[in-house]
Amino acid sequence: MGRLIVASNRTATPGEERAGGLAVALWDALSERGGVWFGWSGEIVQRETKGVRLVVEEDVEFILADLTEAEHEGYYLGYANRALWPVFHYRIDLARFSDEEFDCYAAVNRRFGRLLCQTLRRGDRVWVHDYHFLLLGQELRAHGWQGRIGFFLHIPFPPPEVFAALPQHQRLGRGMADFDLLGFQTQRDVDNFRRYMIQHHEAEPGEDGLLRVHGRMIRTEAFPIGIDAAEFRRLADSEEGRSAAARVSRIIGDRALVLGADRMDYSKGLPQRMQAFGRLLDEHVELRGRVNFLQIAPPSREGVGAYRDLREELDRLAGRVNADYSDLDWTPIRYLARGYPRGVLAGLYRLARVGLVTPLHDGMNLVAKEYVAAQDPEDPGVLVLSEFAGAAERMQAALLVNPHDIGAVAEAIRWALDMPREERIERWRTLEAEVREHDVTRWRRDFLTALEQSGPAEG
Ligand code: GDG
Repeated sequence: MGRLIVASNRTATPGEERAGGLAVALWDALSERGGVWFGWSGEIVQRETKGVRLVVEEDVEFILADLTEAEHEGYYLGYANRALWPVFHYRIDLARFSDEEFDCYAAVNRRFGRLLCQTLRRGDRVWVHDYHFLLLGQELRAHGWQGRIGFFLHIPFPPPEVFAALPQHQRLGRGMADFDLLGFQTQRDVDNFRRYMIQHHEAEPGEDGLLRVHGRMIRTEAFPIGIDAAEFRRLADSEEGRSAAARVSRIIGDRALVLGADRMDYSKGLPQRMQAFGRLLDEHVELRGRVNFLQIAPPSREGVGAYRDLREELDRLAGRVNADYSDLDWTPIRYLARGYPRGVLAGLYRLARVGLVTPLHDGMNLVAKEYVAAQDPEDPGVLVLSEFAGAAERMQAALLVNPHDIGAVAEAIRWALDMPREERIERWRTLEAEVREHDVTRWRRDFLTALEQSGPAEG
């Protein structure tokens, strides 16, 4: 059987600690049988560097290409994160459409496609990841590659009316039809994509997720991504996890902890979440001085204006709730605009009585699964989860909320804080079984098995 070739914007660069379920899962898949991990080196250079950097670690070959400053601006910060990311998260209002940035995006896909093609051998299977590389399959085809190409979208695929707001949607849809298998997080995303291809590309639906479009037969399917649950349980119990929990306990004493941990991204619903916590204190006098909200929010994509605006809004909101409600010996919100090691995060998950995961839209959301995996089975905390996270499709035992409904989120937090232990255990068991069943190993196995059965028989 041929090699596995993974293409993603960022790779887990050799030598770095492979933190994060995704990096670990892809590494496992690659090292199992030997393979190639292709993507951006993370370097930004003044002028285009010819060729690629090759690094070999165990049986995995990394093929890394630099981005020029202009490419980083136009392709990465520009089209990928100022147009695609907001539109895929249903935020047309935040999208900036620029033909120049699209051209730059297409050019990077073309250049990366050419570089990748030079390394492909007959029989290889190619697995492309995420919205940065929607046109990569088409570029490989343009270079004559006939072997299998799979694609997985980590973020939501919006309804056709939203996707079609992208002035370049025809080119993107056409490009996506060159993959053999298109994987999405949820059935809702699959349905949206199929409706889009039927309405705008004259696709004809077939059985088993098949679509005939642009003279090809492509397959669509949901592959909900997961985590390494055992690893997270272990981390929560590790020295690092316990000592982080002890540090926080020393400060909050016997007050209940409500926890959020998200990249600082407008899709995560952070302002609404802070408002909901403020509302909780407005309406439940008895909770004042009794509960702490800890939000960890490592800054992300600071080169994009909407992210800088979000930062300011959060600073203001947290400041206001704290000014309104703090007392000499109590501060309601602890909002930390920085990241922590995974072990620390896991320890805090275990300490928290409530895990607050309230994105306005999210492909899956791994924090929800990590929170569940980290709980003490005898005395688990409660997950409050947005109905608009992909994770909600299979985590109905959480307290599901509409994150726009501030009052309802506040009430869900209160309910979670009051929930009797038997009910917490019952809900947690259901959730934990789901997190264990749909783990990250199953995700990649299911995807690669489906890829094996899709598209051309030979590469
Ligand atoms: C995209 C999709 C989809 C958070 N704070 C810290 C930290 N994290 C880690 C979490 C988790 C990861 O970052 C975030 O993953 P999410 O899934 O929640 O969200 P995105 O980053 O938006 O990921 C998403 C995912 O791709 C996979 O397909 O689920 O829907 O948007 O693992 O633990 N990690 C560390 N320090 C922190 O402070 N080390």
